[in-house]
Amino acid sequence: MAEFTLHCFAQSGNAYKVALMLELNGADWEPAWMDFFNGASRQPDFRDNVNEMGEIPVLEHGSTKLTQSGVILDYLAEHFETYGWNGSTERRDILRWILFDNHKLTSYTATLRFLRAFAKTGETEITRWLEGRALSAYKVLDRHLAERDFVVGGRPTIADLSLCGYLFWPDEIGIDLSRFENINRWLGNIKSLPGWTDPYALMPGHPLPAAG
Ligand SMILES: N[C@@H](CCC(=O)N[C@@H](CS)C(=O)NCC(=O)O)C(=O)O
Repeated sequence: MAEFTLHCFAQSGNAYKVALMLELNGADWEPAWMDFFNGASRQPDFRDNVNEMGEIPVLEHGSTKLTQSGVILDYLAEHFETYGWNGSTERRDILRWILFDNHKLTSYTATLRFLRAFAKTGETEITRWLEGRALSAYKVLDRHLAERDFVVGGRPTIADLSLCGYLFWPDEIGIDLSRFENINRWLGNIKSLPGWTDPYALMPGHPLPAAG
């Protein structure tokens, strides 16, 4: 049995944030696949035994079980002493960007991608609204990165790993990221980290079986 078990599925950018952190640290980890697209996260068994919030990712490390990607990243940064903070001011800055990511960037991006790439709703008032919200978040991030290689402290941290979670899937999101020059450069910096792996190569469940 591996040291870390990550409950995940390949299409989850939230799980990717954690999988990437484990991979960049050369951790001994294994995925426990969750059948999201067939409703596994809604089953009583999952809520009773894995995560009462009904969400992926969940990380198990010995007797410790953690949920919420931001909390898990914080735990792993402390555990590995990598991708973390130098001092409490920087720690709060990292936290600030992780909260911005969860609330403003990932939430709208992930929902938009779900509707476009998986539920295939076509363009609706909802997709248009979500796209506007996602674009506002990308503008904030792009502006912040104008004179920076990474989000906090001039080096890669868990803030970068959180914010990039969905952004290697621009085609599935349906937003051309090439207009965000600084985001593009920054994604290139993340891709250059030794051990960086594409989300679909890191976690099980891709490609999805064709709908019957
Ligand atoms: N803020 C949470 C979001 C987790 C989340 O929304 N996970 C999705 C998969 S990417 C999920 O499990 N959704 C299940 C559902 O909504 O039923 C985190 O960062 O961990």
